[in-house]
Amino acid sequence: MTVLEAAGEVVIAGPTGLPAPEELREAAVGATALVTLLSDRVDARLLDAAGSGLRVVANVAVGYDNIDVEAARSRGVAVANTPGVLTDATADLTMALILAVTRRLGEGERLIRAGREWRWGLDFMLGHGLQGRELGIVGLGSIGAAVGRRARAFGMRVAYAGPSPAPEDRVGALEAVHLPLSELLGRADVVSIHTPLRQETFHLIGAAELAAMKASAYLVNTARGPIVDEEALVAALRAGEIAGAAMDVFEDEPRVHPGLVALENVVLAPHLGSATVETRAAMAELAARNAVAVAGGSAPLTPVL
Ligand code: 8YV
Repeated sequence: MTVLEAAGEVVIAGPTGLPAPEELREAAVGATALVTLLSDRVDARLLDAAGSGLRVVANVAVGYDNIDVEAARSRGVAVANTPGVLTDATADLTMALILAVTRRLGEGERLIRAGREWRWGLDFMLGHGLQGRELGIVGLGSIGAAVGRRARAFGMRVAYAGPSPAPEDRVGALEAVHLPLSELLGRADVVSIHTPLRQETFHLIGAAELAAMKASAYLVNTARGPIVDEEALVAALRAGEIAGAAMDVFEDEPRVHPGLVALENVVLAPHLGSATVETRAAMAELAARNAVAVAGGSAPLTPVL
């Protein structure tokens, strides 16, 4: 807010909560810059409501599937996101989810809080160790690579899938092997998704992909919900086709598939990937600086176009 207020008048859409589309459009009228959240749909209607003075949409997120980038491009509106500043927070959360699902932390927590009887036992609530196991990263961008580094520290091997091989400095440090997705799914012990949501990645992980995974493998998603076909995931988990799942994102947030909620071998988090005080402050500041840069006639610091 300090950065924005120093640059001009600030109008807050939906000051009492997340704005409805009409509240967004109303607040956008006459704006030079829109600072948006992943819950704000930036479409042609909103861009047109803002008017011809609009120069930039600065998203407070690294993902920008909430923005119709083509519609912005065709109107000469720049689009910026917040890469980098949330890499570590998201990778930390991913590692926490990997540990939680493989060591059954959610299940243990629920058992204690429900006041159920339990006793330490040699074979009580055993999970699986990560050492010597393979992490399969779907999308080796900055966040995927940061998860890979953490996994290496836990003794895991790293493989990745993606449309093209990642740069050598990223791959080499992880000693990561590039595989076709189908091969990665068939051999990884933990599959972690770090690809953006695009038309090509919608339901990238569906019934066939889940069936291709090992019955002992876990699926982790801290990217975007619609990359995984949730209905197919519930079916695969029920059928024992995979060992468990840990999800920070969902197909239709904030709705969570009741089938996931009912399963003990599923860890659920309410989209917390970047949710630290430090990271959210850095994201907000970068988005504000992107907005102010373009409004002042410069290029965005971190443009997506
Ligand atoms: C944010 C995210 O929580 O950056 C992203 O793409 O999903 C998260 O870091 C969210 O987008 C905030 O708007």
